[in-house]
Amino acid sequence: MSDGLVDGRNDGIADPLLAALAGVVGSSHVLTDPQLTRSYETDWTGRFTGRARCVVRPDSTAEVAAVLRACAEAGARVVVQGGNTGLVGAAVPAGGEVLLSLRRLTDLEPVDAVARQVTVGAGVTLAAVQAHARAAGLDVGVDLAARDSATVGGLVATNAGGIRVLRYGSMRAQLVGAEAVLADGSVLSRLGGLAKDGTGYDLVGLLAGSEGTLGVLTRLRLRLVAPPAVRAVALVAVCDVAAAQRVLARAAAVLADLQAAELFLRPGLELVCGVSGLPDPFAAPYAAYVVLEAGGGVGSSPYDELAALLGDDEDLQDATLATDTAGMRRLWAYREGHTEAINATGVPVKLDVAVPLGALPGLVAELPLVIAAAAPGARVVLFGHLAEANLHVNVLGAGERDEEVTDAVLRLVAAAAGTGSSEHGVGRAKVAWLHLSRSAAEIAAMRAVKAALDPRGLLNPGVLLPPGPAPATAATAAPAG
Ligand code: 2HG
Ligand code: ZN
Repeated sequence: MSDGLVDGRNDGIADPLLAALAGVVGSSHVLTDPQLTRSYETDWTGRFTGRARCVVRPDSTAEVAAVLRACAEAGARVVVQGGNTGLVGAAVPAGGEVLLSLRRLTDLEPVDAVARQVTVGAGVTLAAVQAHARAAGLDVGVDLAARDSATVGGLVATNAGGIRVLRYGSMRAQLVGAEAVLADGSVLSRLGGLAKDGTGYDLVGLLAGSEGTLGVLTRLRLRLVAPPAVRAVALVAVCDVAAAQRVLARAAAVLADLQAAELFLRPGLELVCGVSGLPDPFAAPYAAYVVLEAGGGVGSSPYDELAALLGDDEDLQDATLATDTAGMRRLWAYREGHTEAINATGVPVKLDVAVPLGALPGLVAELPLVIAAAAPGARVVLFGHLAEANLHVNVLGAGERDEEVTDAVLRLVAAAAGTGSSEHGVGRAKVAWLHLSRSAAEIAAMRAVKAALDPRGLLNPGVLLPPGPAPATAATAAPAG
């Protein structure tokens, strides 16, 4: 009886590609048994699912290259997956692709304390790199709630943001080098970590945010940051989003080291408290809440800085502060518990938008109205990253009206000169709306890059770029004149 593994003794032998892949990674790392492949084939939200031709699990750049060469030879489409925590359906198969899992690429090289950099495998989780960097007195500049499962390769591929973008930038800003395998199996390696390099196109920067459509990231070199010696967190209640923005503006002007400023609203807080059992943080309900985190050097007191700031704040309706680890974690839980509480309640329509800062209050006011018109009775949960006006729009109970909801929200955001994806990527979920955020000329340029690096469209087909005509190449272009 087949054990679902390809070793020449089972059904895999019928597919020569699977036998070739087993020759590269070993039969125990080519999975076809649905019991074994299931967790790879459905995304974390339960919204995107598709059968893979097989799951292949290489453990080095050389194996990834050999896998991609075998797939190219067979003309096989490939979908690339890290920790499978993505939220736009980019890392699960549409149907029939080889699913290339990078979770075995778990090398952690020693921290280079002088350069403040580290090279890690694409399959290392963010939490593992954070622990590794912290053991050397440093830290990773990006942090987010999915840290225990999200892998560094996936974070770079989506140019993930998270809760410290206002202080250290997004994932692309942490990247000082990368190794990647192109669709034909060739390897690009640029891991030297030079602070300046003026020798042409920034291929490493291009791969960040390319969502696995241009190449497969296998190793990443990250810059590390010096973390604050001490921290303090405040949870602040305000009457609306405009007030939240005023509190943030004052905090940014006054605090020596503002590390995070996160927003959530009353409906999200009620959901989190209902699912997690956490108590309401304040005696009365408020419309909006901001989590502020401040850092400081040895001998400083970010707690006192926060207390002084909030003591005079005319927008503040209530506040609670913590500087001990457990207390800070408790305050963060109200914000970080949102995604899990939403998932525990249903399968949401998830949108991740950003608008110019001045447009955020209007957007928050209008979103429930356009969503109610698109999906009457649906439940709307809004939260996100206040400093970037990056709002996570989660809609529960939209039923069959998910496309209408997406369309209504993304049109509203486009009308406000915003973007339809701020940090989660385009994936399959938003591809039909890319034209609302990118001009025809930009999409044509992106297609040309894709065609140059993956001319047969084997890597993550259907992700990021809508189907469309391939750009003319020298061979196909009409003669001039
Ligand atoms: C966050 O900021 C993540 O917590 C997830 O980007 C957002 O679940 C979401 O919509
Ligand atoms: Zn986010």
